[in-house]
Amino acid sequence: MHAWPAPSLPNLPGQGLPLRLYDTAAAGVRPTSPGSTARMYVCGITPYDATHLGHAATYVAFDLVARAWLDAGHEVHYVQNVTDVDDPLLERAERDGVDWRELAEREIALFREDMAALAVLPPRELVGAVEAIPGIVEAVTALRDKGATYDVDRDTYFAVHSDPRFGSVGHLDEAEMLRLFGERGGDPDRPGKKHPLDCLLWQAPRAGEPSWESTIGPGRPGWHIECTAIALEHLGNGIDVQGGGSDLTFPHHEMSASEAHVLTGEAPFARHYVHAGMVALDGEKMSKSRGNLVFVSALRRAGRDPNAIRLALLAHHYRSDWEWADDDLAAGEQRLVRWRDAVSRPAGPSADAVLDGVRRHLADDLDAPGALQVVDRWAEETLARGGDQADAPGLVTRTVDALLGIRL
Ligand code: 5CA
Ligand code: ZN
Repeated sequence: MHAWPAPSLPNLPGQGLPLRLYDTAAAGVRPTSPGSTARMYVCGITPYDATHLGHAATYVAFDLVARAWLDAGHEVHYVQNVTDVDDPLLERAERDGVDWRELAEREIALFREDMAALAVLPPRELVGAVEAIPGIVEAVTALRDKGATYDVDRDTYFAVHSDPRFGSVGHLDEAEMLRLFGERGGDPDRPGKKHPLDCLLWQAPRAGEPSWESTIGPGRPGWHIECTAIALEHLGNGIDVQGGGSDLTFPHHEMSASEAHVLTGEAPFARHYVHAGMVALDGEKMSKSRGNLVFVSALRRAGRDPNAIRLALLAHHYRSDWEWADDDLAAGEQRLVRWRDAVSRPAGPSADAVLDGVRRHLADDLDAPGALQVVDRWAEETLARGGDQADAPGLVTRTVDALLGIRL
């Protein structure tokens, strides 16, 4: 499916620093070391409701990864999926009496608009689960041929321990894995499974649900194999970053990694597993199933500047869990006004340190709050005392546009 229009990126003098990122699997910050093309897969939306600020925060975080790599001279091959057939989507369509395809199409269209408004760089490929079914069937067949699958009734399961490295993404103990698997779409208690953590690869048709004919029988894909198959098809194994919110660490990224290890015979699937913190509202993780949401599209309709929304998100470090409050947006709006005022002055103090400082903070595990403060200091100085560098306002404008996605 098509993505959304790419914002244009201004050129900056010099080059960004090598990007260091926290890797969940290593439990520490490590340098990324992409080749000339950096390869990143970020888990996309399940389109049964509009984009909320939690999604937006996660996609803005990975947008910073892409911007930092581009600035450091790499090409970026970025792939994202859309889980356009899965239980939550089918349940919501049923509840609302709408066709699941229409619901998905409507929400994907809104997601594209939200991402474009927030100046998020589009993935090179945005791939729906439905359009990926032939590749998913191939992947399930290959796992079966390797002896890593078994059937329960007519459903096909992945035997997670066929990957000796199973567990190497999240390093969780078994009790914790079982708890999270049960909470996040898994079926640890289903009778007939060989191990409670084994996950569904291909689900036989259920009454009233969509299914597709295939060489492994009629059915629809399980969740984790969707991302494994799409990532391997478009990016190959050993990608630079596998990304998503921290709620995907287990089981989703653990399962997809193990499936990829068995499919390719090589590990690791990703050199960095990168996870954004959870955004909450009223003390609870913002989630479509809980319904405690602030939608990007609603803020846009209310006339809020997407640059202020983006600044509100960037003011929190991507790895921290935080709670959205109206103050966040007010602070983003005030900052935007100050920055716009400062860059509209005919001259300011030198902006070389702004470019260096923003680059340094971003390269240091995406320290966006630190980067914002660097720009704040320049803006304060410009507004308080002015300066004699006529090219400084232009360089600051280009710096925050190219590296932070803020258009002044
Ligand atoms: N389609 C799957 C991934 S393959 C999925 O998790 N979809 S989602 O719509 O539920 O979430 C989309 C992305 O937003 C995921 O990366 C998820 O981790 C992230 N996300 C969801 N809720 C929040 C939240 N409250 N705060 C931050 N990120 C979130
Ligand atoms: Zn995914």
